Amino acid sequence: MPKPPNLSMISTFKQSTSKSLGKFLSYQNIPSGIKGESTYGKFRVIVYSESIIRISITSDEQFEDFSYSVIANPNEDKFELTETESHLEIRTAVCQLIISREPVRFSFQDLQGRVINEDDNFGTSWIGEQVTTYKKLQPGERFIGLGEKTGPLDRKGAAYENWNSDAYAYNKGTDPLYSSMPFYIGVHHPFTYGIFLDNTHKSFFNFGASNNRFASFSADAGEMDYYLMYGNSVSEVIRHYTALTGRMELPPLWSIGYQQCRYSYYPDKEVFAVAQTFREKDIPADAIVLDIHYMDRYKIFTWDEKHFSDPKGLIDAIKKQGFRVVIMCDPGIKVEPGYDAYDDGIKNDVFLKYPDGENYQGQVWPGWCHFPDFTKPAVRAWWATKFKDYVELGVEGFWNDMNEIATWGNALPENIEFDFEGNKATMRRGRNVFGFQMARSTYEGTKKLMNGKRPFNLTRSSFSGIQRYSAVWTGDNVAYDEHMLLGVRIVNSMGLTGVAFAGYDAGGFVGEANPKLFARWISIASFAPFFRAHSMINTRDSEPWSYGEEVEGICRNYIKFRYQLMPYIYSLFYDASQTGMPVQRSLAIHYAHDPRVYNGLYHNQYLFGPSILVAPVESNKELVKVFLPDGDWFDLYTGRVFSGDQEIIVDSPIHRLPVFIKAGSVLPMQYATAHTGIRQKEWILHIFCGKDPSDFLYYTDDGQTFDYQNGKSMKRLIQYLASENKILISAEDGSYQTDFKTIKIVLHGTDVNEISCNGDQQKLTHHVHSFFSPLEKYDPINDPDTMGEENVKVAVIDYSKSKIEITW
Ligand code: MIG
Repeated sequence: MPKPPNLSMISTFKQSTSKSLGKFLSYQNIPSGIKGESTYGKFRVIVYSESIIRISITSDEQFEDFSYSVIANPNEDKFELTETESHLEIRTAVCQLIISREPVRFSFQDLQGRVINEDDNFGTSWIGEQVTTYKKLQPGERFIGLGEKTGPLDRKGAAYENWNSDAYAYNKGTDPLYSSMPFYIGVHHPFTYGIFLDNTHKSFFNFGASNNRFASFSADAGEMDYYLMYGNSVSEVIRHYTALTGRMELPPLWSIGYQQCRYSYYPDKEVFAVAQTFREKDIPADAIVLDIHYMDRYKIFTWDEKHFSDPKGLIDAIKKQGFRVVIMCDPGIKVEPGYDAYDDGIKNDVFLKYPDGENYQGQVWPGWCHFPDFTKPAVRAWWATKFKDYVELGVEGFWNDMNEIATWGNALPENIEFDFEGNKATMRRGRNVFGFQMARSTYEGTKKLMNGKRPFNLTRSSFSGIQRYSAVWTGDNVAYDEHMLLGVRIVNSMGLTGVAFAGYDAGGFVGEANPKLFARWISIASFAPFFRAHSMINTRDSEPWSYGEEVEGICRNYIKFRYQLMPYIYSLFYDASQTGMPVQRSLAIHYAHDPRVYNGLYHNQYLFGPSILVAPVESNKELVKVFLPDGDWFDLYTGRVFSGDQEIIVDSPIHRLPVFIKAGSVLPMQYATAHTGIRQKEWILHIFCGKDPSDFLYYTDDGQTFDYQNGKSMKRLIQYLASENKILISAEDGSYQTDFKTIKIVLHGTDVNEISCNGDQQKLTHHVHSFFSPLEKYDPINDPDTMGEENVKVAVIDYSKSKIEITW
């Protein structure tokens, strides 16, 4: 056996051309996989599950085994290893990896030998320290995902860079943005698969951009370390990816209500007035967000005593009206002896340093600042304790901003050193996880301090795995139509990448919305997982009532509708916490192989949960083409049923965002409330009759504590058996007690006059039903196609915790 060269001795600066993984030399068995040598570079294959295989390739002596993102371990799935003269074969119950010997290249196949994904001839190569894996483009292949990226749904033909950046006022082509999620899903008939590159250095993804041969992914340095995931659908691939990188815990229920933000509300009187106005105007809302002006000269962990002389008084007062407070948290700590966070930070030696040991200083809001090294466990623990005062005052939401790291000049020195969990690294490796680890520390700290209550945590910068700790918003968007649609697409993309709790600044952060734009943005955002309006300093007022009565009415309608949907939405969050399935679902999730989904006319459309189709449209378009996928669809406003698998033209005046409900679905709903803290006595089930059957898992709990993790929740499976005109509701599962006394059954799309509930006949009453208050000005009473005129049948029955069977 020839001895492999000592590769770490190969001087990289002399290497000017690309060099690939060489010929196979030897291999050995390791737990759950194999490790091998080639004439240039080593490889390692680990089987994580029957569908997930990790491939690591290095030109160093050792493989590294540290990851911030991956929390799964190989689960000892069985695989068979076969050797032939030309290759090695690793076969699981669902797929196989063929490793050719001359040279070492990888081909990922199904059990019939059909290629899911395979190396290009270049395989894995190095140019200096930069390492790239090249994959052959498959016929008709499309690429989706990659998290917070601009561009179209189908990323074929484009290239992207991952390098977390403060992208103020970005546009539809800006790259990179604030977060890195180096995970994509490949789609080519009949396959769907995922690739996650677990390397935090600056990375590049090329999906056949400027070439017609390969899709490649590279990292500036470090190992080639990636996971191949095979799934029979996009949702299964998402399930695999979130099995690796984790899923969210349930956020507090209030945080999925409407949040009103502003850069910045101050003084305290203004905060109070805004809260009060929501109640006076009967517009639901759950949170007011305090931006940087609540602090004393932008210093984190302080309050501006002049404008917020009694934060506890303020927080208590608005809490009485059902509002929570979310506060801005910036990572920069002002260099100012005598300022507690600074003194204590110095004492505990928590700050990022230059190689000579001097604390790095960068300039940001407070002036010259140091920055805690969140990649060091002791520093995360230190930061985590700092929230004590905020928590004692009653703050329940925390907003991590500027954590790319953003500093004036935007050129963080490369030689800054990060602890990186004891594996000292420069900024080149640490940068992309700084925001992720800051958000983690804030979450872990506030969770501990809040003593059983759930904190709400939000971050701007993040990396794969962030869903375990935080919601993510898309940063400084701009107030124009195209940006509104871009935000929808980014949230769709983040959903494909494991981040179920994501949203954008409704109304647009930079610049100023006009009345129509604001109304449309709120309408769309009421179907976003994270729902917040926000706007920049020195711009016009931007609350739902700031644009005149008509816009106020539209905002009220849609915000109320979101609150009516809350039982459905909360169940979707539960699903996300269990399976990783996003709340806002790109159509590519359910209809991956339908080319219409990727058409630029329709690629902003999404499903909000399994049953609600949202077609975002510009504010000034009164007519729009909508793609209805397979199945039948109820127009939300009129109840008119359209058959799917077609493109239709629908009216989209400003008060009416095109929204459709899938026939054959059941939506658990409630009455609109001023905020999420109001308990309901009636469980409302909207049944949209149709020929397709469906299942929906209803989930509820106290909405505020972690008791659900010990069984204090309640679940009921709602099954719609279309061909039998029957609904089956399983008995309550779990120990959480609701206040339900009755069930209101609302049947859409049927002529029957009676239903039977567990054998008791019940007359149905006929209703003209509306989810919305009619906006007469826009809905001439005589127009049969107007909102608020749907004919539905209604019955109210006693609530029962045991099995319920409803037939008609
Ligand atoms: O330099 O805190 O993206 O939402 O209002 C700007 C002020 C800092 C950037 C955030 C934005 C926030 C703003 N922040």
